Amino acid sequence: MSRRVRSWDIFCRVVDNFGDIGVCWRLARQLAAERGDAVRLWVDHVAALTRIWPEVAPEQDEQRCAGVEIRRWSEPLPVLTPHDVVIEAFACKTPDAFVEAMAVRKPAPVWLNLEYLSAEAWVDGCHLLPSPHPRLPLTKHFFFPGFTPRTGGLLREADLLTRRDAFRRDGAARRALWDALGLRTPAAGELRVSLFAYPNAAAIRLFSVWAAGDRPVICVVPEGVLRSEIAGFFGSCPAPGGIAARGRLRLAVIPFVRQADYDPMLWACDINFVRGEDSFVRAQWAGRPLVWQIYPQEGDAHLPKLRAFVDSYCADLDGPTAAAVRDFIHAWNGSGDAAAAWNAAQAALPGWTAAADAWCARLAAQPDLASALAEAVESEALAGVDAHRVPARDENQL
Ligand code: TRH
Repeated sequence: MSRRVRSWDIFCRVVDNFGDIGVCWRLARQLAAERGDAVRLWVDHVAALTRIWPEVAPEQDEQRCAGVEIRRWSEPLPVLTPHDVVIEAFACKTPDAFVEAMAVRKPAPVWLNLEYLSAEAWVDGCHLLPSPHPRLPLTKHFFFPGFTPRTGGLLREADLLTRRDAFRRDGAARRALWDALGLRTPAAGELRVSLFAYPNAAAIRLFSVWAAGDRPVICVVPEGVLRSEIAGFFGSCPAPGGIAARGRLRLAVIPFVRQADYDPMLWACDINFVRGEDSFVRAQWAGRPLVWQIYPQEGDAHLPKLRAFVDSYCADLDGPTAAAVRDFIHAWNGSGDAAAAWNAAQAALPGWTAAADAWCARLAAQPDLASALAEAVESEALAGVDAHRVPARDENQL
């Protein structure tokens, strides 16, 4: 028997930057907008959400925005009845008092840990695995985003690709975007680049190659990103709205935009440099070449994850194009010389662009993450308590 789920609690701890809240906020908005469900988002650092959604008031403990109830996650939590589904994002650990309240709710909520995105093969086998609570009659399940049909898929709003295609057909909308950024519409043949990255010494080498190259480049960089690299190359970093130029390169520092306005920027560019998790996914939906800078982890733990994505992303490319794309992305992540790898990458752009479009179409043929999530929580397998999985009481394990 399945049941209709109507309400969600999402817990988000902001580790750093904008990815944790970026993913949770996008999911919360989609569940509220597309299903009409009640969504309560608990976030410990509300100001991080304000950065990507300026209507959110950072000082308020409780507010509604974009159809979502936003609560500051601070201890002790107010005593509230948990919703039908409780999601802890990225193993942020649901507060103990809330877990106790979940255990007495009838029916018990479906409880999920929404994991980080990875293209590694093991993800297929771990998606939806149960993890019984050691003491309470609750089972948490792992929900893995991913690239294959055996994972939970990627966040994608129902109308995203239609909006993207309409934007691409609409010259006035594209001109309005460049206008709003205070930039002239790029000329035909000018390479349009969006550049969102972590500090990266390779950027300075790349700026040199672009400045000295034979193709004009307009590179837009969100404020606060690569400041010292930009200053290192140009002598100083422009304020938001400012432009620096050398040789064939024009670099514009643009204001950080609200999350929903980031997509058109990606759609308007020929190649998008992205990072972390959420911008990385958005660049895939842009259907244009993307260069991912993975979030670096201690002991290079991120490298297998990077390799897994690059291998899969390049699998259907012809040999020379695959080599060019692979080398450039790895060089951008510190293994190799990005400046040297750029020439081959630039030459590969036509094939890479066609492949990026096909990659996007293939992913779009799979259910999006919010739909996969809804299907999973409404299926019998995950609905509420699974009495057979409740282990013997063991107080020491909690
Ligand atoms: O900001 P990120 O680097 O985030 C993260 C965190 O560091 C996190 O701890 C880590 O675990 C994770 O990466 C892997 O990158 P990400 O994920 O791309 O998030 C950026 C968010 O900011 C995304 O939702 C898009 C949004 N954004 C805007 O709203 N406006 C903008 O102008 C830009 C450039 C981005």
